[in-house]
Amino acid sequence: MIWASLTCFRRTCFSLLAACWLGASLAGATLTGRVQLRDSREQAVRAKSDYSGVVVWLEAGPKAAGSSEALTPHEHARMIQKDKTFTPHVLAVTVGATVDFPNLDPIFHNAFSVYDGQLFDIGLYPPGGSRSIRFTRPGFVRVFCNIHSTMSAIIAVMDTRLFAVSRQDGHFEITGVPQGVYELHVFHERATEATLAALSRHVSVHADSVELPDTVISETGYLALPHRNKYGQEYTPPPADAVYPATRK
Ligand SMILES: [Cu+2]
Repeated sequence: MIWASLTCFRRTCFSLLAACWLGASLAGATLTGRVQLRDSREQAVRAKSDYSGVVVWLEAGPKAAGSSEALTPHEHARMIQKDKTFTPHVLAVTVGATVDFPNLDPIFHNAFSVYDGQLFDIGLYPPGGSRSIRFTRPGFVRVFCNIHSTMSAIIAVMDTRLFAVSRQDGHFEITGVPQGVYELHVFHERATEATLAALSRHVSVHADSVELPDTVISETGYLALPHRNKYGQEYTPPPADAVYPATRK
């Protein structure tokens, strides 16, 4: 009797463990890591070790089970305009996502991009207003405001759902990764293409959690060129009686 009870107990435990393992496997693995920025001229990086805004993603190889998984084309994301700043500074979304640009400042704003990721201009809109853009092509969209030259942001439009953006401490986490072999890529707005290309590497995911070694990104060779407004001209300072009064900065 006792032996039968013990056997039953063992079977139950085994079933529970198997169910947990199967559930974790079906949910996919969690891949974690940390980026560090080096050779930066940015005050936030040098003084505060701000390693945020690096986009990390996995490109599925032929042996990756998730290579054909559907994206979520109706995703909605927000990039707010407040204190003459786009927040978040780096936003990553999947292809087909719509990004809202609510204006939370007491002044007019605009958002435009003349770069290759996608061309758009949401016009000039007042405090409390919002505009939206749907991003239908993958790429890295550099976003500016046509009346405030200091405002800039990046929208990373990804053709995979296996991506993450690093936090201030440099950590990132990609969840739901099916088992397989991937190519890991990184994007950082102040690194050269050659630097970023050299950081790509194979990653094998055959466990429920994978921790990567630190990724060190050098900003050496990066040149911060002033951008132009949406007409391709230099920004001009607004007149004293402008309808876009500066409140801060
Ligand atoms: Cu603005």
